[in-house]
Amino acid sequence: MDDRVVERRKLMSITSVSTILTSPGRNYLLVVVKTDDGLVGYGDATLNGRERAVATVVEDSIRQLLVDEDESRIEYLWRKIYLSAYWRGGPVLMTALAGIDMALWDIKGKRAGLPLYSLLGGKARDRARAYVHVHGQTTSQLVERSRAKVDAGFEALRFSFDSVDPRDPSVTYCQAHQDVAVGRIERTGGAARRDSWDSDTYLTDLPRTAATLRDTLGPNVALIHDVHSRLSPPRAVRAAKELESTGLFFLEDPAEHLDLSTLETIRAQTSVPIAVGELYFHGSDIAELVRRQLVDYVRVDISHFGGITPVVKLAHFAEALGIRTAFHGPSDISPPAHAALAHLAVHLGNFGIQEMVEDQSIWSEVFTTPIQLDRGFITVGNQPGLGVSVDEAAARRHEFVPASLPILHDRMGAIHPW
Ligand code: GCO
Ligand code: MG
Repeated sequence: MDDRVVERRKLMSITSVSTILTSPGRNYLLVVVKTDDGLVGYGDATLNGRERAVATVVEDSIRQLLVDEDESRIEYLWRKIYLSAYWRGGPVLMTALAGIDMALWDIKGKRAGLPLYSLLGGKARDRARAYVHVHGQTTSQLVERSRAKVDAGFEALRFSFDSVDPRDPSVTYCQAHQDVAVGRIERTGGAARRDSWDSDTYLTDLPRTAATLRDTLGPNVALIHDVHSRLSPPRAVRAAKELESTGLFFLEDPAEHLDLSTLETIRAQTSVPIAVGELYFHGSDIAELVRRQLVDYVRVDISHFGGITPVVKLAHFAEALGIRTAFHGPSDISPPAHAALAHLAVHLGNFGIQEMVEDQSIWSEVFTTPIQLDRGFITVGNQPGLGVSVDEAAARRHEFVPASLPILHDRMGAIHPW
């Protein structure tokens, strides 16, 4: 190598890897990677309720694998972090790896002066359809709020019931979690207990509520329902069959994500489009679900599946099998993740739909993003890399507050899966 090449390589090395825990409206964990010529990359590594565990892995184990390495070799560095540990993967490590991966792509884009979508091959579309959550304490509130969103221009809405109380019909659909998702976190310091899950009530009310929504909103609104894997296999099949006439855009997580045989039964007995994926961490684990075409939409979480690098590989694999994307985009992942998803949404050939946070004031005191959400469609700006800027001083002012998902119980006081 001549001296110029040596000099150039030296300029491209990673000098620091750190984390910022911040809580402008929810808790977020950012990974910050810096190079010796002053570039800064940001990635999201938020694992809802386990943020500090991920921060420890990044600071204590991963940092030493990256310092002095060439920041441009994302594929090599991803494999170095993933394969160098004998005990691979799992939610904490894959979230940490995702944060690093996003930060490295951010740096790659900034070095090239190109937005992520352009690095990946450019835009396949000008704008991408998004869906947002709608929630209500009662069916009539849910319907009323859905109507308002459609009137405001949204064409795709997702509803989900996170507790069902058969003892009090006036709060049949208590959706406090979803209110939290679009608003501020419950600053309780711990997890709230909910004693209100009842699968039979849910199963009776779900088709009725879905039909009411369809009647009110008309045939053209894309309706999505998230079962959140809360049903046993036969109940999951029954729910899918009973929802068939509603014409859902897709039914999400009707069964446990690893229960391929129930998903196969649902497919054999209904024509309801299915979306699964947010609980997978590894390409090798989700490969069979995709290969057997048990889903129509694959929806891994970019922040828990190891970042942009493996998500792009999965999307290409799915494309070959006629499966589209509907990646997980809840409010519990931070703007670098949402920005990466927006870049993928305009780039990927097999993009389907993108879950999106409607109220972005939840993070706006700390983050500026390149994403515009206009009447249910996402557009993304041409800033280099992910295009997210972070006010680090503001991030540090909004201190982390311990918070957790509610702990769901059934009416006998037993734990029910969240
Ligand atoms: C979704 C998800 C969320 C999860 C949340 C857990 O489809 O958006 O299921 O609602 O509950 O991400 O932290
Ligand atoms: Mg979901």
